[in-house]
Amino acid sequence: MKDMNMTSETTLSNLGLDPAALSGGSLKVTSPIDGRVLAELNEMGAGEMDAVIARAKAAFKAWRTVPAPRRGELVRLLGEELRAAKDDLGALVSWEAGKITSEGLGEVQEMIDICDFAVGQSRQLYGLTIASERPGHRMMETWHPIGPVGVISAFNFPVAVWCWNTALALVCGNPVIWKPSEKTPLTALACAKIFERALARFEDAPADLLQVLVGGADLGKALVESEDVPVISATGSTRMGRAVAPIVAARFGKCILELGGNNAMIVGPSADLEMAVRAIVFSAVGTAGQRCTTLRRLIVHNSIKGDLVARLKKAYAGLPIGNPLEDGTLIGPLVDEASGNAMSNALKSAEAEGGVVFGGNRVTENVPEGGVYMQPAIVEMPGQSATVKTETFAPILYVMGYDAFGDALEIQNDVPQGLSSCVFTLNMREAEQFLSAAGSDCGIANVNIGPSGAEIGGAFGGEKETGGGRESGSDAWKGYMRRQTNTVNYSDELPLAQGVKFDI
Ligand code: UN1
Repeated sequence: MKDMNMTSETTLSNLGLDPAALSGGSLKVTSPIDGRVLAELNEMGAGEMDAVIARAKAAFKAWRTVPAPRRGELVRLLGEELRAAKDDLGALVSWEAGKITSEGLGEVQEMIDICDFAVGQSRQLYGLTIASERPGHRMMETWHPIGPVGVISAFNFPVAVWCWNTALALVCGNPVIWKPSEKTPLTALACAKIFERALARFEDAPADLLQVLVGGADLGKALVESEDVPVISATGSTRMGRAVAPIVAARFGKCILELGGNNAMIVGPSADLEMAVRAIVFSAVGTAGQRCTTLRRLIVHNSIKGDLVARLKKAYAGLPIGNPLEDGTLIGPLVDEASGNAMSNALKSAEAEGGVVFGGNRVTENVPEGGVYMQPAIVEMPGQSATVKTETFAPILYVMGYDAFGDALEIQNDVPQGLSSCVFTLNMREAEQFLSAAGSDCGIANVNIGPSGAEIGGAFGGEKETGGGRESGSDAWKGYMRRQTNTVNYSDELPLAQGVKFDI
């Protein structure tokens, strides 16, 4: 443990964080690994928010006129600095969020990937040229920077989700105000330091392109309420989204919401079961079930259900649970005691609804003291009960059987959330049906891979209670810009559209 402390100090100083400046404040940051206090940070007061927003507005005025490919250069430098800091930032993600080393590093890789994507995007903020109905006229649309972007992020992807938003917001010409989770402010401060390094290599960037709000929900509230923050991108629970969305809507701001998921896999009778088992285990227990894309529901054809569940139980029995920093560990801790309790309570409710639970107990041996380590659970359910329809942010996999593929699709869609989904099948009809208009109703629908671990190139997000937002790849950049329709008249007449006559 002593060695671990020393390593953590080296990591903090490599990341430009002075360990001495990280103590004495009121926000206690603890590691889910062992409950150790990592930092005590000073919190910003809500009274400071006016100044924060004024600074972001000033940054916007300067940044919006910097040519977009030049803005991309700053993001290119950010990507370079992230590459250099990958090991240290990945380690800090592991300490602060409890991820295994490979997943901590993977999260930083996801940041690097989106920076590369955004650099390319900075030369492709394309608008359309549109045929005008009037002679001597030309129509087009132009995408302009929109203003300060507020980013509210969650503990489970403490840095990647910030980077998805920030890399795009910056190339689109906007400064960012970031409210990280109170559970993971240290990684946010580390990102700010890495961003400073990129800025130091870039000439003429305005000040305050990124401001980090360390503190409580009152800061997020002030951000959400501000009319000077036209876009709020918020990742977290559906409860949080329900609080944020009406406030932003009331001031006609734009929301990019990425809320709860209740992701399913349908396994058809023709599925490659060995591949399915690997996909299920990674997506159900990876990140200790704390991804918004985590596999939570398995809908299996009754003819193979017994076989698949037996294989899964065998795989689950041998899963290495423990210190996420140790080689070989696949399942680290839940983020806190409340998450452990939520898991136990969900299992109790599922049992009361007729579920048969395998696993799900607290692990206390061969794990660091002070962390919440849980065996992942498989729960065979008689049907899709209220508990199954509720997202519990923990490694619980509910298993249900089906006979007709149409029924499987109905079960898949019959939950309030709509983030990610997948089918395992070698039957082309099933695969195509799953992806069709009458198939999965989720924002993400996959064939023969699990629901989690999406690449940054696609748009990320989902429907229904997931909030409808799209982040990351494809044309998600449009959410960070305002669209302007332009009509240019190069004739010496002034014809009116729709043939209207108005002679004066
Ligand atoms: C999240 O859990 O909020 O698709 C994001 C995935 C990751 C992102 C998850 N690329 O699982």
